[in-house]
This record gives sequence, structure tokens and C-alpha cells, in this order.
Amino acid sequence: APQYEDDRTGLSVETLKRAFMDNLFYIQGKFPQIASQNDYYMALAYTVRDRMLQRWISTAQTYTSQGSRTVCYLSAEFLMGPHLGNNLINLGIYDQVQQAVTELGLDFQALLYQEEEPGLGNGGLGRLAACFLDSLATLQIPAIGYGIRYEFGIFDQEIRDGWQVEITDKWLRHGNPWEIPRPEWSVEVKLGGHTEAYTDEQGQYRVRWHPYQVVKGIPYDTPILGYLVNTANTLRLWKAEAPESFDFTAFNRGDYYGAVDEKIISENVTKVLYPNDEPIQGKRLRLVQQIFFVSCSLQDMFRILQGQGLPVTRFHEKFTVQLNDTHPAVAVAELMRLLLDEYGVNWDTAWEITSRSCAYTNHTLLPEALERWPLSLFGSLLPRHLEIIFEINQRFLDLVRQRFPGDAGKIQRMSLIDESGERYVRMANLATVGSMAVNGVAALHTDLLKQTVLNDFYALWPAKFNNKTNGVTPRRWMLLSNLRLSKLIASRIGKTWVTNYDELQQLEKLQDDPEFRQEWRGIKRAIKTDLVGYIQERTGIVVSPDSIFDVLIKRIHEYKRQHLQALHIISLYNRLKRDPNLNIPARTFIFGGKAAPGYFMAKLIIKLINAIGEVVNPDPDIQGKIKVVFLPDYNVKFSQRVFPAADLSEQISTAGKEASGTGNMKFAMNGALTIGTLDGANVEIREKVGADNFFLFGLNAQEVMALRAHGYRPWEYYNSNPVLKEVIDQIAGGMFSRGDTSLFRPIVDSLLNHDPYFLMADFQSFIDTQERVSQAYQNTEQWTRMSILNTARTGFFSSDRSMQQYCQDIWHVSAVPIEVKP
Ligand code: DL6
Repeated sequence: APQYEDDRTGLSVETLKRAFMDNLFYIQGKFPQIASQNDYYMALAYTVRDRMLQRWISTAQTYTSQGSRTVCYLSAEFLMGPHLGNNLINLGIYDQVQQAVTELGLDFQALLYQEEEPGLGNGGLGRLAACFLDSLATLQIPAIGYGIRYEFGIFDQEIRDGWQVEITDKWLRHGNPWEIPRPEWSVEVKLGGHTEAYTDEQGQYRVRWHPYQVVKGIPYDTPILGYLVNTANTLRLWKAEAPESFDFTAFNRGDYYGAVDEKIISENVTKVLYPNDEPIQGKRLRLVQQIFFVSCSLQDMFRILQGQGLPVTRFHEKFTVQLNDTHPAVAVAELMRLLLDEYGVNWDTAWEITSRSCAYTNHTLLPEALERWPLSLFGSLLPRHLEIIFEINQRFLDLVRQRFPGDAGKIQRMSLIDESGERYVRMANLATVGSMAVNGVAALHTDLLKQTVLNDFYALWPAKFNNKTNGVTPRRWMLLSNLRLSKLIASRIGKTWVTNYDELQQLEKLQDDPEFRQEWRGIKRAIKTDLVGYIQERTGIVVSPDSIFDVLIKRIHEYKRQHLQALHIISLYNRLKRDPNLNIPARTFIFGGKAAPGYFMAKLIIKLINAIGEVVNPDPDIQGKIKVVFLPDYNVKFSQRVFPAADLSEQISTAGKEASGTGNMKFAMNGALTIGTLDGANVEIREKVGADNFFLFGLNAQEVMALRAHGYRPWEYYNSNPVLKEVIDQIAGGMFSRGDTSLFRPIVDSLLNHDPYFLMADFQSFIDTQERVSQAYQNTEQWTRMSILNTARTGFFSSDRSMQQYCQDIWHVSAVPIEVKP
């Protein structure tokens, strides 16, 4: 056996230390006395990346030589979170590396924390894409994640005077050790201009597109490791550049600055991620982003196909293209265009290939979030695509007329073009028509999708529709973020639950084991104590680890009802003021989440939460029984500290509004109990953990719809419920705004007059259920038992299960194990 391990692949602590110091010297160009924390982080990241490359290259070689069928996951967002810790877990070298770093006298956790996370997503949808990539690699499924390399991801959030302030997210400023640019695989994307019809030599009708502008896309590749397997798939993100560094015609005209302007315009395409929850109409650049990454990705697939010597007509055999929401829906038209115009395939064959390649995941029923582009904008940017969409539409509507003769309403609703006023292209209709499968992300969501938004399409093609309940990866959300709990679990049921999610059920037999329960509690308390320190560091607020950690972390949105929790806090505060000896456990209300910069109400809700904290936290009358904490800058890195520390998970959206939720799954897996409505995946979580181990409140989706249909009068609840009335009056009367009665008026007015999210209707049920939570928490043994059962019974929500279902039912792909060649 060799005495000396290779510096780039060796895994002994000694070799890791040597490799680390070598990278500090040769890559960062530093010696320890002057090295910054970031230099150390980079040296460590390169040390780990070296150990991934053999897997990555062997994976690519295997897929190429075997011509493996490949999943292409198209998503405008990938919210990956920090890579370093996750890669250590998936390589199985976490402990060795921790030891090596510690022996070098460095703080391992601080180095993990040093990583600037790539915030290339808004929330649930982008994070789901990241979990799916982890699971696909772990399942050894050939897959490429295709997206956009935004120079600035989701903004960083600061809280000043209780208000959200947005700061540019310069995540690339210190360099990104995980990506490798591949300029040799650059492609060009056409925009604007006009089309011209002609007849080719064979007498075929053809179309030529004369674009106004061309943008170059450069792929940046990041390896995505599977857990303890050799598979390393690729996340390929596109960066926009001008095709040449100078436009020589402009240069020759002497218009040097004009030429540079062109370059800047091109590079703007991938400058910034758009925050969601804002009207997108008219955001031309956003549509440019969509066609840009879709076209780059499809062209890349053709390059791969041809590289393997396959004809373009076998595209759908080689690739399955998943559209993550409608953001990449233009792929339907772009794939048709490439086949028709670039490869000379006839319409019927092109349509067969396209509609057998694409599948579409819907992530929202909110009408305002359904994408539609003004026809004028769409046509000016994508004249050829609009022609193709018209043709698809004509053929499609002919089919609808045949199936449902004389139903003009149906034609209007199903058309790819909204003609009710200003004309729009409806992206969800395009995605549905052009896909072989359409799925929702939780059972209830899929049912509602079939009954409402896509009901006409369901009537036409029932077999196209299927449910795929979301999941989250147990690697990041348990192993990495809750190592202590994972080790305890492993000590009793072994380690294979990490990839065999059913095995967590074996914990059920330990629910009554006093020793196990005590260890379980001890871990929760230790993690809570860590979070106490973090809360104090970030906000200056001192909280007790013995209080209930009651957590509501997610994007701020009226439908998610952070303000319902605010009403609850005030009502509890009122009770304690009246009776300071009230026998209820102390609670720490923890909030986190970003509001879209243009979403006024969401920003006002943040202000309200902070304002309540300012009044409640220092009040000596309540003896510290309530603390309200708004943790700034909610992101993946921060959430990894919070999920494991939670006792209570708040999943309180208006029933029928949250498509699935995935935070709800992370909480339950980490042993938090849920208080929630029958919304999204809460329904399935409750089914799995058992009704006794879940705090249910509020109207269900049918009841919400019925109430809306029969005329909902929120002020009736206000008038008839003195507890609610007092709370609303206090907000309106300036109790949380230093006497200013106008500040929170928009919230009060919305609740009293319209209350589109039914807070007033659900208030009493919420308060009563919170009271049950307080009672339950006082029975420590019983609470621990419920906590254990939540973890034991939520293995189903592993994204491995979601991915297995997509692979079987939609993609028809199978595992390709990778052998690493030395
Ligand atoms: O499917 C992932 C995630 C769901 O868990 C959330 O319930 C849903 O709100 C979210 N949707 C979005 C909105 N995007 N669009 N369109 O992020 O998807």
C-alpha cells in the first residue's frame, strides 16, 4: 500500500491538513499570520472540492459513454444554501475535516459559517429545486439543474427602526470556489427583430428570424454530490454577456461608448433575481431572463445529444424536461422553434417531441401569481415564439371545439391567449398544453388545481394530472443542521434512515423509553441554548431556553398570516397584564422572513411585529413571559439554526392558499409540533403524525370558499368578540405606534373591511388552540413523546420519496451507478 496519500484525494487527517495549508499558500497566496477568515474558508473549500472532482468527472464520463437518459430540471431559482457543510456530509468526511481544521487551531463552525450563501431563489420554490438536486444525485439519477447565475441574489435584509431595509446581495464578492466556468460551451440567444417566411430547396415553408439583439450565455457548473455514493451531477447556471467584447461596426463608426453600452445591456440580463409577490407585468428584463436561460439550456441539450451521435428526433428519449413553475414555460415554444427552424423538423414531429419531453409543476393557485405576459411585449421580444404559440393555440382550440362543441366559455378560458381586455400570453396554459404531465405539490393543492385553476384542462386530459407532494432532503435538514439529534437517532436505529426514510418509524418503539426521552429533551434544550446566544447577538434581546420556542419563519405574505400570530401575541399580553400570575408557560415568539420590496402590507406587518416586541419585551409586569423576536435576514444558513431549535411550528396560512410548504416538513422532522390549518402539505403531515400530535385550527378550504361565496363580513367577528375587538382597537389606537393612529391603519382597515385571508374568522379558533398548546407543553413527558412521534412519522417527507415518484411516474428514468476510476 502507498505510504503517501495524494494531496488532492487523500482522506486521512494528516493529508487533509497538508492539502489545506497547500491551498492557502498556492490558491489564496497567503501565509497563516496574514490569512483572513475568508482565506481559510477558501482553502478549505478547495480542499473539499478537490475530493469531489474525481466523482464529478467519472459521473460525466459514465453518462456520456452510456448515453444515459437524463432529467433536465429547469428552474429560474435554485436556493442552494452554503455548499461546504453539505459536501462534507455527502462525502462522508465531516468528522475527519473537523478534526483536521481543529488541529490546525481553527474554529471549524466559524469556517462553515463564513460561506456567503448563493441566495439564488426567493423561498419555497427555489429551495425545493435544491432539495430535489440533492435527492436525484443520492438516488444516482442522471440529472442537470439548469438555471440563472444571478450576480445579485435575493436581497439581504436589515431591520432599522423596525422596518425592513434591502441591501444588495453581493454573494460573489469573495469569489465562488464551487463553480467552474465552461466558456467553450457558450451559446447565443436571439431577441427582438422580425421574422421572414421563405421556401427552402425542398419546397418547404420555413421561417427565418432576424433578431435585433443577440446575448451570449456562458455556463457555470457546480457539482452536486449524492450522499455516500459516487454520483456527482451538475447544476449549470447561465451568465449573460455580450457576444463580442466590442461591437466592431459601432467601433468603426467611432461609437465606442455605444458599443460598450450594448455590452452593459447584455450583462444586465443576469444581474439580479426578481423578488416574487410583486406584479411582474411589464418587467421586460424578467421575460428576457426566462427566454435566456431556457434557450441556453435547450441548446445545451442539443449539443449533448449530438455529441452522443443521436439524431434530434430522439430528443425526448434522451431528455425529460421538467418546468419548475411557469418561469421556464417558454421552453415549449423554444423547443418547437429549435426543432422547426434550426433543425428542419416538420410540425407534427416537432410537436410530438416537445410534448413528450416537457412536464410542468404548478406551485401556486394565487391568481396574482399566475404568469401572463402582455402580447405586445412578448411579440416585440420573441416574434417567432409568438407565431409558434398562435399556431399551437389554433390547433389546440380546434381539438377543444371538437371535444366540447359550442362551449365558447371553455374556448375563452383555455386559450393560450387571454383576450378579455389587453391581450396576454397565459404561461400556465402554454405549459399545460405543451406537457405530458402536470403536477401539483401536495394532495390538497393538486385537488384544488384540478377543481379550479386548471379545471378545464383536467376535464380534457384527466390522465395528465398527478400529485407529487413536496419533500426536503434529510441530509441538509437533519444530518447537517441537527447533527446532535441525528447522532442520537443513529445510536438507536443505525444510520441507514438517512436514505431509507421509512426506517425513522423505528423510533416509535422508543416513545416511552424514559432515557431516550430525556436525551431527546436534552438535545432540544442544548440547541435552544445555542439559539439564545445567536438571538442576543443579532437583536440584543435576551430570551430563555426554557420558554416555548414558537417559530414562524417564511416569506412575509398576507396569506401566510404572520399578522394572525401578531394578534395572538397581543391577546396573550392583555391576559398577562390583567393577571400576571396566569399559569401559562413562557413563550418566545420567533419570526423571520423577507417581504418583497414593493409589497407595502408585508413590510408593514414586519414593522407591526417589531413594534409589538418593543412594547411587550421590556414590560416588567409580564415577568418575561412573552418575548417577541424578529430575526433579520432569513436565509438558508440562518434557518439551519432555527428549525432544530423550534418547539412549535406555525403553519397558519388561510386554507387553500399555501400550495404545499416545505418548512412545515423541516420542523416536524426535527421534532417540533405543528399548529396549523388544513392547508398544503399540513394535511398530509397531520395524517402521518396523527391528529393527536398536531394542533389543528381554523376553517378548511371548502369552508373558506363557502364563506366567501355567501358574503363574508369580518367586522361581525370584531363586534361579537371582545378579545378580538380589544386587540384591533389597541393597534388602531396607537398602542404599538407611540400614539400614532395612522401607522397601522392599513392593516386594521384591511382586516375590518375585506380581510381577504380570513384572519377574523379564524382568530378565536387560533387563540383556543394556542391555549391547548400551552397546556400540552406543561406536560413535559407527553410533549416529548409527541415530538419523537413527529420525527418518527415524517420520513415520508424526504425529497428522496418525491424524486422516486417523479422518476417512476413522470420521467421514466432509472439509476446509473457510478464507478470511480482512479
Ligand atoms: O412547491 C414549493 C413551494 C411550496 O411549498 C409553497 O407552498 C409555494 O408557495 C411555493 N411557491 C412559490 C411561488 N412561486 N411561484 N409561482 O414559491 O412553492
